[in-house]
Amino acid sequence: MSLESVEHWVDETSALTRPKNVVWCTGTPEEYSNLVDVMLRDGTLIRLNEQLYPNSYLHRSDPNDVARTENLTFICTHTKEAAGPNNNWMSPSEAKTGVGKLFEGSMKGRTMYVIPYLMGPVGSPSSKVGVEVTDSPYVAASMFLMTRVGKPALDQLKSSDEFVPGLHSLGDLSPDRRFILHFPEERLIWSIGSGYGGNALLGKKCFALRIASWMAREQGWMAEHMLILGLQDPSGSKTYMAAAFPSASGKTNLAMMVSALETEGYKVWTVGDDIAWLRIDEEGRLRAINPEAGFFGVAPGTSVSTNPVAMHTIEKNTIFTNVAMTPDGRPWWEGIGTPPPAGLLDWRGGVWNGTGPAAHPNSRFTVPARQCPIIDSDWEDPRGVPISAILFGSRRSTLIPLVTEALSWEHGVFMGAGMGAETTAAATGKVGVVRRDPMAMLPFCAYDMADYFAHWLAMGKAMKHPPAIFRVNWFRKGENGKFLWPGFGENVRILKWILERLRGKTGARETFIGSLPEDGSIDIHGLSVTRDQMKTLTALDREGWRREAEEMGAFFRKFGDKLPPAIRDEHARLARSLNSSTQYQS
Ligand code: SAT
Ligand code: MN
Repeated sequence: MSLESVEHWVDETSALTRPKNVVWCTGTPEEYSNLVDVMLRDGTLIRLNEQLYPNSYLHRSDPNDVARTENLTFICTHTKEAAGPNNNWMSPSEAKTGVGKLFEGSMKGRTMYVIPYLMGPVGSPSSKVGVEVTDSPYVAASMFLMTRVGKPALDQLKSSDEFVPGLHSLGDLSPDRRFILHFPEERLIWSIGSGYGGNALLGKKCFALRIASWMAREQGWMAEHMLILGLQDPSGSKTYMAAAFPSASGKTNLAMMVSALETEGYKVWTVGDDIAWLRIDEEGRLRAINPEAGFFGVAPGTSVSTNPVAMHTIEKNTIFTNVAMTPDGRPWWEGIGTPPPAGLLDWRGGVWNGTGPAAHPNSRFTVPARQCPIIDSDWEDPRGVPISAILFGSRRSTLIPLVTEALSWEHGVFMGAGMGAETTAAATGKVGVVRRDPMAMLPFCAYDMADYFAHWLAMGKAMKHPPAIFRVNWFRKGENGKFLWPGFGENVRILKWILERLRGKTGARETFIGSLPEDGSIDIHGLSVTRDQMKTLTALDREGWRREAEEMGAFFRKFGDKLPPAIRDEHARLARSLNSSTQYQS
C-alpha cells in the first residue's frame, strides 16, 4: 500500500524533473561503491591516500555553496501565523508554482536516485521513514553514511504508510535560485540549488528537526538539536544526558569526549552528536534516540588533542567536504595539529598561498556512527536511553557562567528560551554576533516558537520524572581574550558536578539566575585553572544580566500574546531581582 504511494510520488517527481534515468537504492555496499565510482570518474570525489585513509574521499563543493542558507529556507504553511515570527514563510501555493518551475526539467541528463531511509534504530516506535529523491550522487552517498538506507526503511513501510518525501535537485547551484522549502502540514520537503549539508541531506535538519518538530508537537514528543551522551561513573553505572548547542559549537567534541577523569572511573559514551528524538516512557521518564546513523562533523579544530575519538572515527570510510589536501593525499585543516606541508591544496583545489584558511571553516567529515570507538552499547536500543539531565549550551565569551542549574522545569525552559549564542560558520552570515537562539532550535523549529515553548512546558507537566536542566558555557573569556576554561576532555568535570547534583551529593548556591556551584564543588584537581579563574567563571555580572534580560525581553515581545505565561513570569522574576522592569504590552 505505502510502497505504492512512494512509487506514485516518485513517478510524479520524475515527470516534473525529467531525469535521464531513475535508480532505486536498497542500501547495499555495492551500491555505495558504484556511487563512489561514478563520482571518482567525473571528479566529484577525489580518492585520499588509500593506505592511511582507506575508502575515504574528498569532495569540493561549489564555492557559493558551503553552509546552510537560513535566508533561503522557508516554512510553507497555510497561514503565516503557524510559521511564527521565527521563520521565513511562503504560502504553499506560491511555493508550489514559483519554485515548482525551477524543478521543471531540473534533472535533465542526470540520474535520479531514490533513497528510502529510516531515521532512528530499527524496530523503534520512535523511528520514521523518509524517501529522498536527489540528482546528486554526493548527497546519495552521504545519505548512505548518515541514515539507514533501503531495507530498514522498506520493512517499516510495510507496516505503516507514514513517510516523509523529500525532493532534492542541484538545479544550477545559483543562490538566486536556491530554496529550501518545508511543507509541514503535508510532511513534504523541497530543496533546490544547493548540494551542501543541511540544505541537501534532507534527513538531517529538514526532516529530523523541522518536519519532526511539527510532528512531535502534534504527537506529544520532542525533536531537538541535541547530542546524547552516557556518563559512566566509577561504579560502572551510566547516566544519560542530552545537550543542545548551536551548530559548530562543539557538540561532536562533547559527545565523543575522552574524559580527563578516566583514571578515576568517569568515562563518556556517545549516543548521538546532533539530533535527539525524545519520548515519555511508561514510567514517566524521557527517553532519547539518535535518529541519525552517522556524523556530519566540523573538521577545523579537530585533532588528536581536542578530539582523538573523532580522529579515530574518521580513519576510514569517510567523505571529507571542503577540507584541504596534502600532496600525499591526506585531509588537512586548521587546528589538525600538524603544520601545513608545502604544496598543500586548499579547499577550492588550488595550491594554498598561506593567506586565508586552507580548509573552509565549515568543512566537514561524514562518517558512519558505528565506527566511533566509544559508541554506546545502547545507541541503537529501540526504546532509546533514559535522559536524566538536559544541558543548554552556547558560545558566549562573557556573562554566562560555566554551569548553572535551573530551579525547576519551568525555569529551565525559560533558560533555554532565552539562550543567546554567538553565530558560527555553520550558516552563511556574520560570524560572532550574539543572537537569541532558543534551545539552539531557532533555525530548525518549523512553527511559532511561542508554541514550541508551550510544548516544552506541557512535556514537563506530562513527565513524572522530568530531567533536571542545566545551562553550560565553555567559552567564557578573561580580560586577556583567552578562554578561562580548558574545555574538551576537561568538560567531564562539569558533567561530574551535574551527576553529583542529580544525586543530591554536592551543594549549590541559589541565585537569581539559578543554582551556581559552591566554591570548591567542581573537581579541578590536576588542572591549572586557579580558584580565582573559577570565581570569574561562575561570577554574576548584574549589569550584564540587566542588559541580557532586556535583550531577552525584546526577543520575547516578538511573540506577542502567544508567549506562554510561565515564560513571562520567569522573565519578570529575573527582571525583579535585577530591579528592572520587563515591560510587556499586549
Ligand atoms: O549543515 S548542517 O545543518 O547539516 C550542520 C549544522 O549546521 O548543524
Ligand atoms: Mn547541528
